[in-house]
Amino acid sequence: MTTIIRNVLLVLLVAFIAVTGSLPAAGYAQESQQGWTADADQVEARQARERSRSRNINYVEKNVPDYVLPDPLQMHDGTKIDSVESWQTKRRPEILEGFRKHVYGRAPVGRPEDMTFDVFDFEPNAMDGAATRKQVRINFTGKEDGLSMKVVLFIPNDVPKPVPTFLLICNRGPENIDPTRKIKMPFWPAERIVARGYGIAAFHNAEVDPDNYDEFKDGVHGLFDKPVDRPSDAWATIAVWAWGASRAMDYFETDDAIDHEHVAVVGHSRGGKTSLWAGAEDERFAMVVSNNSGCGGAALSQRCYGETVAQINRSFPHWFCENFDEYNDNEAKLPVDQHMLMALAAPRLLCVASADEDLWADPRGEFLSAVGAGPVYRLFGLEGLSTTQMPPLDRPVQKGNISYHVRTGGHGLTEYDWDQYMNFADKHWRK
Ligand code: GTR
Repeated sequence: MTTIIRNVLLVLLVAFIAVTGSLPAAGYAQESQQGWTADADQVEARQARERSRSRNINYVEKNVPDYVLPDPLQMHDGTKIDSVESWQTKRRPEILEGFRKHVYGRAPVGRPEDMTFDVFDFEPNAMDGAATRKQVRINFTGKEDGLSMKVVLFIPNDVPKPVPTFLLICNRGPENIDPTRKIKMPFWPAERIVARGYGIAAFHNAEVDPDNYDEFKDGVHGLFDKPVDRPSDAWATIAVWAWGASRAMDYFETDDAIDHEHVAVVGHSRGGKTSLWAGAEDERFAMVVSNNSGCGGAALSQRCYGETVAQINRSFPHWFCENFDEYNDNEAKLPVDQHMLMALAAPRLLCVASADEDLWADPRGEFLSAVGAGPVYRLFGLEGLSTTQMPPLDRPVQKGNISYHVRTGGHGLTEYDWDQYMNFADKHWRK
């Protein structure tokens, strides 16, 4: 008898979740008490390693300093923002300017006037007939021997066009985005994405700007920057990669097979910092996806948990503008924090994802940042993230316009992560 009652309750619960997409309130409250926390052994092991290296890196939650986040809805002069109009015309530009000036640097050029697109590969029968492959060379100067980047693109064949499309900013080796598909990596599971009816594209970040410090001479810097007297807010490498994503978008706007009003920009780790900045600078991206982006990406700088501003500037002096150095061990002075970067995505779709073992990227800081964008989504009459409590492992929260999940495993972009991004896109783009 009790088994019958339990089964009936179970069926009712499953039906409730199926209809509402969420757990009933009481159930959720219970779940959220068991929300994600960092594994204690891992914390201990990492902290011991940092101590032995004499590095000032914290993994212990109770040692996170007290901090006050800037209010995304209050101007520097104290004015409160209470309408979409004043957000769009006043506060959004102010925040964008804050990130340009203090964090990523200012892009000196938008779309280059002479830029051309050369579709040098067209294969209608790719992936055993499931997709059409195109490769496009984007010539930034319009000259064939000038600097260019390649975009590889698969469009599913058996679906009505134009198709919503995911664009990956690939920060790993080019084999991850192999156009021939002889090499298939979970980092860019193109077949899986095509099977769900989405277009899938990618470009390799190093083609736009190599990922090394050379005083900003190579890549797009060499093409457009002033060779001397580089301002302290001149764009650095993350901003150049983000600019590259916008150039891919310029091409998408010319391709009838792509629904350019439904393009998601996706990045992992340094690529995730880049996708967030691309989405902030370029509102044509309808969805912004940050996968394990950590410091300088989704994680709140002021928490100083895992990688810090000082640490990232030391290891990667070419990622951020020179002004960002002023905030080394001085995060509280930053006029912006990363929840405001999330807010710049509003009212568009935003996905933030963490990984259980990726403490370097501060999963909780990534989650709190997504929560912190909430007031701006609400100003648009939308729900941002539908909870303020971290969900348990592998339990994506996708009810509002911000999606968040923390997955089992370590730093990486996996098929599981992609599935969540596609589920979220299905929910909003295939109503
Ligand atoms: C790490 C860096 C992180 C992250 C990562 C990656 O070394 O400290 O900020 O971006 O690289 O891109 O994989």
